[in-house]
Amino acid sequence: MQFNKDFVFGTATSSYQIEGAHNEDGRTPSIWDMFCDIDGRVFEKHNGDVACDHYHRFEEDIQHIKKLGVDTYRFSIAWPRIFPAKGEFNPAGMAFYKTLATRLREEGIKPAVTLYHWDLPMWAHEEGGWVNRDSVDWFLDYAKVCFDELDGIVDSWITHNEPWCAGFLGYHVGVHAPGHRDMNEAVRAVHHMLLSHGKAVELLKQELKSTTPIGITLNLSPVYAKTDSANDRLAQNNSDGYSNRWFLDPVFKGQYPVDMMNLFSKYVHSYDFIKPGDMETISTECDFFGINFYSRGLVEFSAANDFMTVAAYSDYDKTGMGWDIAPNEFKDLIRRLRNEYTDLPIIITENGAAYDDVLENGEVHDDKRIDYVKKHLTAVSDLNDEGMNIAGYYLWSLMDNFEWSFGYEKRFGILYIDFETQERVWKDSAKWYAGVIADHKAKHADSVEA
Ligand code: IFM
Repeated sequence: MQFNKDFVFGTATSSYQIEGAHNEDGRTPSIWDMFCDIDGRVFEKHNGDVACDHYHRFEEDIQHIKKLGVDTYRFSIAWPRIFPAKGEFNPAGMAFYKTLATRLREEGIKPAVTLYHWDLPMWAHEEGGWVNRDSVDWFLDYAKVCFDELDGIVDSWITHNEPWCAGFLGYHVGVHAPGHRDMNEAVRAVHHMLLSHGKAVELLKQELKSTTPIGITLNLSPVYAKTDSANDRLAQNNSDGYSNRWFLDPVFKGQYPVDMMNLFSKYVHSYDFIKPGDMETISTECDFFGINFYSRGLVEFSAANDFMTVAAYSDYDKTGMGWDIAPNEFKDLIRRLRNEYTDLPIIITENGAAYDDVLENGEVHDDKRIDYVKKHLTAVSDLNDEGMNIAGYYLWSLMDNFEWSFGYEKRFGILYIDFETQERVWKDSAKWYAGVIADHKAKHADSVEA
């Protein structure tokens, strides 16, 4: 695999998954604090109260990031630290991110900052959360403060991380906070997230005249039909509509897919929450497109399911999450995006794998993770040879962390965290990734001299 000189290597985390310090410096609870507290929602009732204690150990973590040699580090801001109550800005919460971004830059690491990685303040949830259209204004107030305070020290902005998870897993399937099971709510929540994305982009670019690149990150999963039958292809179409097109079409085409609007209309009695001008705002041009890629979907027809689709048996090798390892399908996905959706530079804002890592004599031999990442980085390299313009890659995750409803049971990190002692241990994958980056830099240093 090879990458051009400007290709950026990074690694990523998010606030609730690593920070801890849940009640310090004015932070108030988010929907995830609430969700973790409900019996049966999160593995063994784990929560983010302490997590990786990154809030107190960020200096040590920056040294690990520096040693990896990455160009950029992606993290998210905890909204309840910035606005612990409605309309109340908390400078102490902002100070943490100012210090973090400043220290990263001093060490030569570019901060890539996500505004929303799922930790909605409880005060916002109590007023209806994302289902309430006012959430767009609350988000804009929050985005404005972040832009005002941090824009000079942030190298790129991501408005939302994976609105499919926050919207559909949170308000339809109910396995993420706030744990609702209501499709009517879910489509409204997603609409308001996407609208707040578009408005934040307009705010940064048009009002604040900033040139800092900004984009959105979608989690996309190419879906395949089990057989070529008309029924299985219908299942594939619906599943693709639910997972991918419901987000891609508004962001890039300024419209929701009509077939899915019809399918959802059993639950969504009216689309009157879509106001004039909304779709233009949602499809406001960004500077890059962020994609989180982990796996593919394989589906077949099911009459027992409202959307007529159900996961089919797949014999692919799987990660510790039970997700198919599918680098070729990743290539299909990128080619499709280029054909049907966008010419924007693509950044892989997350890719990685969970495995059942074992710490033995201070070492973690996570060969399977290395293999997974190698396959996907090779795919990125191949795709760029085809001219697909993938500008960067962030490995998820810098460290083992709170994996949402799976708690600390699933480990995605390239640094192993001992959650008793908070010791950080480099897994073999971290050493390998650092080597890939060092080779890349050496190669391009040589080519400059030559
Ligand atoms: O841990 C998550 C992350 O928060 C969002 N993308 C997927 C990761 C792995 O499940």
